Amino acid sequence: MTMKLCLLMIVTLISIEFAAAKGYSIVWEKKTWLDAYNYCDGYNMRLVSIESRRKLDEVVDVIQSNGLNTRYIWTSGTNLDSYNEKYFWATTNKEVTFNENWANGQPDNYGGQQNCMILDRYRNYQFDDANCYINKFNFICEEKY
Ligand SMILES: [Ca+2]
Repeated sequence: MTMKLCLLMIVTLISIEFAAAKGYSIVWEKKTWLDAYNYCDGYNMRLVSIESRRKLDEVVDVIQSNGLNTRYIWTSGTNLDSYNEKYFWATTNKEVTFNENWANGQPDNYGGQQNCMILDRYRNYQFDDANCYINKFNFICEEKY
């Protein structure tokens, strides 16, 4: 094998590794839900959706391996503009079906002002609803595809 071919293979392997590690980007700034949504959009990414247990495990891994240690983290889940008050993922318009992950007693729409969905790190990354306009939390953007 020539040196050139060998180098090419190494470079290819490194880029595959890098591609596999991509997919999510933690944003360390705390923002309101809408600002978080728009921030990801501005980078041609999406505010993270947690459609399944498998996806949750993936996201928790990103959170833990990067040492994000704030209690609450936004997801794209919301029931703003929902005709039946059901939660949907704003980035894909798909209804939330992973409802077994809501924390006990949630969503409670506390004070009638909670319409956006967070992960609660203190409650094993279960869902809670929070105030979209007032609360500011860290968040994760994900690649669109
Ligand atoms: Ca709540």
